[in-house]
Amino acid sequence: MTENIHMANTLSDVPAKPIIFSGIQPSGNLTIGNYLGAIKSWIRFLEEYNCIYCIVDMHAITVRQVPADLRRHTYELLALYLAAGLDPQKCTLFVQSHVPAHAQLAWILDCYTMFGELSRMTQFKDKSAKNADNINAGLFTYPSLMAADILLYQADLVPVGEDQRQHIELSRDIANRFNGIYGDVFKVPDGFIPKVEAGAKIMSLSDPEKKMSKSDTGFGSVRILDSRDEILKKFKRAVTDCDSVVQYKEGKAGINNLMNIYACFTGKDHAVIEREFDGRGYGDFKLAVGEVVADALAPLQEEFRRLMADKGYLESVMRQGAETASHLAAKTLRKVYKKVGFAGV
Ligand code: ATP
Ligand code: LTN
Repeated sequence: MTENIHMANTLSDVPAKPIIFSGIQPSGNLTIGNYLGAIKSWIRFLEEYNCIYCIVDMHAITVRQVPADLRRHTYELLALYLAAGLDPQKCTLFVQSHVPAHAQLAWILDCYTMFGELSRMTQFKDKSAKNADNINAGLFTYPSLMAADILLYQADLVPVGEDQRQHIELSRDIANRFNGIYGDVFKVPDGFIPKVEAGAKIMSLSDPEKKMSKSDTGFGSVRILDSRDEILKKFKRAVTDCDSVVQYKEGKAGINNLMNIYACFTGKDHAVIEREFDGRGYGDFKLAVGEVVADALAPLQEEFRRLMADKGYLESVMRQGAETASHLAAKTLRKVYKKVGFAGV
């Protein structure tokens, strides 16, 4: 046996794969921002990590949802995960409310999260402004539920878009605080945020200073399930500037955003794109971006429709995922119950 090669004698000797956890709220039709910032990077991890991807329906109700829509969006999100290439044989896919340990750990972590910390969260401030008539306690404590999601699975890495950076940092602070009191209970997770040109922050087509968001209506958000026609129309209307040169430059937020989208879907870098559209106007460029997006999404949409016609299959994936997730989550929750002093554990 060569000395520097680790030989596994039993299964427990095989080094465990690092763990990935991430989630998306079933709060509307997914945008290409969700796809590029989150799902696309999740797929890359399937082989080398133990991946757990969740549909965070409990997070979604921090904003008022129509029950029938929430239910439909949950099935749709699972079908999109699958259609995008998240193979349930290679990762765990489940719905947050199917695993009660998330709510149970969230309550405990609430007691280790400071009012001041939660008050500084920009997502809370943004969503309070957007939902001024419903600034509920769940919207405020949302980050400790997110910390519970991640810490329950002892996740090493959490792939998210740029807007979630602050929540990941708070999850790390909560984990460190808890570990500081009780010893090493939680793995302190790292965030994985793609570069901006790789899709970490796709901006709205109607207001390129604002993040593209699935809960926004209007032409600013391009949906994964939009028809080819809708996609082309939205890109045609995209807000740009009064210049006419396709160039990645400060002050050209609209064009920069379109270049990032084009780069993500074609794999071309900014310099190549600038050369490709040298001497051509914005009109040509917008049409080309719309076309690559529509072409890339077409097979995914077809697979989505096929999966949505088979509810039984979607439910079996959810059920299996919840079983695996519950088993993993129970281990951490039990440890936490013991540490904080709950009797009879
Ligand atoms: P909502 O409008 O309901 O708040 P959202 O579109 O912001 O929804 P989330 O469910 O909060 O989407 O986010 C799911 C994932 O998609 C997260 O990892 C988030 O960082 C990422 N994401 C959301 N919007 C964008 C965007 N515009 N660009 C890149 N990534 C994004
Ligand atoms: N807060 C995230 C969604 C989310 C999440 C998570 C992401 C909830 N729990 C755990 C990563 C890991 C959002 O609004 N995008």
